[in-house]
Amino acid sequence: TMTASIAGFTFEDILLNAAGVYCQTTEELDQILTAPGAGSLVTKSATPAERAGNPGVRYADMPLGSINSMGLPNLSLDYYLDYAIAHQDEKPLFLSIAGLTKADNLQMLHEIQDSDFNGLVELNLSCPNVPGKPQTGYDFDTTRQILEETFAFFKKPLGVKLPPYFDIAHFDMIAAVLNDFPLAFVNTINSIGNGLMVDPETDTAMIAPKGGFGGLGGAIAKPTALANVRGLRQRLNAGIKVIGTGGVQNGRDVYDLVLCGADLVSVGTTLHQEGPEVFNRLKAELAEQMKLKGYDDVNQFRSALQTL
Ligand code: ORO
Repeated sequence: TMTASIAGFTFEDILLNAAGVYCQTTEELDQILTAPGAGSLVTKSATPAERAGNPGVRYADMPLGSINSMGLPNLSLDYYLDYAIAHQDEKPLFLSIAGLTKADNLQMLHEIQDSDFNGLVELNLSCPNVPGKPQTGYDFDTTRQILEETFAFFKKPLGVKLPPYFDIAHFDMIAAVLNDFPLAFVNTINSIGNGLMVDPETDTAMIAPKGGFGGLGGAIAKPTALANVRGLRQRLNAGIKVIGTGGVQNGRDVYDLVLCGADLVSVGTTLHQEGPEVFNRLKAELAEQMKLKGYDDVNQFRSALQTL
């Protein structure tokens, strides 16, 4: 079996889209919702009002993955909340929010708390692409402050989407903050913020916003994703589940994230490149990898990474 559970919800498959990819419109969301092999979906990170996002070319594929600076284009919290409430009986769903200020986040969380939504909320503390707005997840005091104010009133299952960390001291510091709260999950990693890629034909940056700086995803992100999944799984309270995101191209990549501690695995760049058929391909390839190792249940090797 390939099931997982978070906050009392059972997921019939461990794969889903990464927030932002293939989840901005009802048409896209419907396709993820019904895609064979997808156990859930997460909606595009919402702001209180609709946003157009950054202007110009804002996504590019590159040899080892992708670079994006979308700037949180989305159809508003109300749009995704309505969608999620309409479909929450079909699968357990994640509603992602990414306020540009603490006040926006708290306002949206109040609206969700007061709504009929009964799924999971993913608070995105890690968007690298809004000009002038730092990634909250790199500010440990502000992260604690937001969670303190949130859990004072928010009673539905909540997790956070984290930026990648690159220092063992930072794994320790973020885990110490997160372990003080009744979080249902963490999702790690968001894109590797503020990379830069050059088009050799024209000597220009590959994307337009922010002078070409954007978040890196895809194959290039895999080792960082594995390290963050593993580093956080080793440090977080057992009750905080881990969604692993970053660098999934094939079934072995899914397997590796589970081996490092992921309960669910989400797919961004490869979903963008292949569309929702990717889930069934990855599910079949994961089953193949498991068979090679003599496993028939993801629970048999979750967090079972060996070290030398
Ligand atoms: N892009 C990312 O890579 N991560 C986010 O959280 C948000 C965006 C975006 O909308 O630019």
